[in-house]
This record gives sequence, structure tokens and C-alpha cells, in this order.
Amino acid sequence: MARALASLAALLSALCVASAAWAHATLVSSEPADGSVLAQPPKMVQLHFNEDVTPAVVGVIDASGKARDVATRAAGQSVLIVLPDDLSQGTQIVSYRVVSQDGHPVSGSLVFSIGAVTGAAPPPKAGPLPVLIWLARIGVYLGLFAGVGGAFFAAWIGQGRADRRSAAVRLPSVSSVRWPPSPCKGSISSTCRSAAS
Ligand SMILES: [Cu+2]
Repeated sequence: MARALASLAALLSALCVASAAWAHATLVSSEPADGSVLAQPPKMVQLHFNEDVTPAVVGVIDASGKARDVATRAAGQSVLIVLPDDLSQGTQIVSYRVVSQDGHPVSGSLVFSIGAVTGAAPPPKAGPLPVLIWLARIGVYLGLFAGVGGAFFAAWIGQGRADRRSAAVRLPSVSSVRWPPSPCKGSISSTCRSAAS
């Protein structure tokens, strides 16, 4: 029963999310179109949505990977993005975040290229560095393990030797040692005092 209720709740929440998503503004088209290659740098990018939107954050990353400041203007269901006039040849990335009429933010991005497609996005910093870090870590762990293990081993072996040595030294004198030693030696308990008196 609880399980059925839980799945019903999950279904209802999924439906809510879905209906909320339907109410969000969606990008219908853009000029230039996503992925297009242009001969000349465009003056602006126009984003056309299915409902009125308010631009929140709009950014352009140029072909050299540099973030550029752009001016934006809302015009009903469209957002106009005025581009810098010194965009270099290559692929530019336009990212946008707009607010739907229901107050929900919608974000997305599109790319267009001037002249030719280039790798506009800087490659993620992968390569030999992480491998070196991992090797160093493994080395530290191995060293730690060997160090602790070695110290333990040395202590253990050394302890064993010391025990054998002290035992060998002590053994001949065992007969001269009274065992067990008197429990009252150095004790101040009342039973010991009464026994001593
Ligand atoms: Cu919404």
C-alpha cells in the first residue's frame, strides 16, 4: 500500500514537472541558426522563443575562447544580442539564460562559425598531469604502507629479540625470585595493614 502510494506520488510529481516544462519558454529558432557557418561576421544574434521572455544572462565566447561582453535587448518573444564587431574567424558560442513568463529560467546555447568551424571551446585540462598526481599519491601510499609496515616489523622483531635476551638473562635467577610477590608490598589497603600488624 505504502509502495503504491509512493509510486503514485512519484507519477504525480513527474506529471507536474512535465506540465511545468511544457509551460516553459522554448527556443523556436535563431539567426544565425545553431551550427551555421557564415562568410561574414553577423552584427547580432536573434533568439526566438515560443513566448515572451526576459533575458537574464547572455554571454558570448569567441573563437579564441575569450568571454565577450554583449548587449542584449528583449523584444517580445525574441532576444537580440548585439555582438562585438571584432569577432575573429572561427566558432563562437552563445549561451543564454532567459526567464519564462511563469518565472522559470530557461538556459541553452548555440554555436555559429565565421569563415570556418574551429575548436572554440578550450579542451579540458586532461593529459599527463592527473596521471602524475595519481602516481605521486600511489607513491605516498606505498611509502606510508612500507614505512608503517617496516616500523611495525622492526619493532616486532626487535621486541622478540629483546624478550628472548631478557628471558635468557633472567632464567638462571628464577629460583631466587619469590613468586608471587607479596600483595602487601607497598600497598596501603586495610587488609594488608591488618595482615602486617
Ligand atoms: Cu515553468
